[in-house]
Amino acid sequence: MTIIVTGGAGFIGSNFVFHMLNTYPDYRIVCLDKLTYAGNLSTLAPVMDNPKFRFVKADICDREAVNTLFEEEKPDMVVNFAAESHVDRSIEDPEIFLKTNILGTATLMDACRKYGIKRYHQVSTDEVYGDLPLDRPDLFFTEDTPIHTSSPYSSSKAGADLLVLAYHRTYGLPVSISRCSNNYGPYHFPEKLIPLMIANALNNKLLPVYGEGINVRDWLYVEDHCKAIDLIIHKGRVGEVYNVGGHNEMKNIDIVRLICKELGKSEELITFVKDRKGHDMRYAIDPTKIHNELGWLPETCFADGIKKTITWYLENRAWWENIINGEYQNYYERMYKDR
Ligand code: NAD
Ligand code: TDX
Repeated sequence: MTIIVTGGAGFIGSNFVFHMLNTYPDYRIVCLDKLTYAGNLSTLAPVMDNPKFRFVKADICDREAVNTLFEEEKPDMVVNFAAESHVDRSIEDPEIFLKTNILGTATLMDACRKYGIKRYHQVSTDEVYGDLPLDRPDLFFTEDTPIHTSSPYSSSKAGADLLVLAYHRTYGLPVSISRCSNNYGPYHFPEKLIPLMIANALNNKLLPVYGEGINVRDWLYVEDHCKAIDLIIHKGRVGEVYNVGGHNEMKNIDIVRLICKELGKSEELITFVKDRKGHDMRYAIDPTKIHNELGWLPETCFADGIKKTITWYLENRAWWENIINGEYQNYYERMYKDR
């Protein structure tokens, strides 16, 4: 079995590469990644010498490079994590999101059509469903919830999802899609809420909470997401969408307070800043389908997962300090200076 994992130098993709190499020692895992600002080759250092692993630096939009890789590797499956993934960056500059997330997905699927594939899996997001009101805790996203996006990021992911389903219907491509809620865990890029707050708190910097901090996200430990994708590509039905989430809804402000407590930092570091444009209020996944069909359940509860995550950031300071001391400083300045 040879699997091409795109975006494997990023947060979830790298965790998935580790999970697959550990779980299936006889599988060949080929990581295709452009190494954008979010891709980090040092993350993959532990597996670089593994004979079952290959890293290829390429853009999923580069048809020639993608086709060459398919000719060389003759993959059985493709799992597509490669994407521009940060909502705030999509609000600043949408174009690269449309290119990578939509055209890149089409380029990968064209290669799958040309060379043949057992499964093309698209890693999507709960953000394609838009948001839910805070005063309706009885409502959850199911796979039948209409697509109703808010940001350029979520719109580009929704566009890709529609294209994936169209390639299944039109060309019979054996596809599947997972739509997961917010992940957290090791190797999470420090522009995102949890690692940003951990890094800032450790450096005694202000903790910028958007709006009133009452927006709700449904957090899942990254390893649980990887296990869900593993199940879907092996046992999930072709042409189907599976929602992935563990019923762990939390307000942003409560997450930030918890991080302060765990790190022994004062809540006086918390500062309320200008809200994100079009900010989604609440995400909440109904994971009944993946539970009933594939037996998936999350294994790490938030109390344990956040402790493991904080410990990882404490023990791997060089990994994130290297990032925040580089180009990231310009990003931070741009995004937060006058906020
Ligand atoms: P990330 O930003 O940490 O990593 C993205 C990776 O893709 C990086 O390694 C980057 O170099 C690579 N990449 C970007 N553009 C590329 C291109 N054109 N060609 C090849 N590689 C390219 O993202 P993440 O948080 O790990 O998310 C991975 C996937 O999961 C994304 O598709 C995202 O939409 C989805 N997702 C993320 C979350 C979350 O909470 N992080 C939740 C649900 C779904
Ligand atoms: O500095 C911040 N302050 C703040 O209050 C940042 C970076 C975020 N926030 C808020 C915005 C959101 O309500 O925290 C919440 C989480 O923000 P992000 O970490 O940017 O994640 P989100 O916008 O929810 O999107 C994430 O989950 C779905 C991923 O980045 C997406 O790739 C995924 O599809």
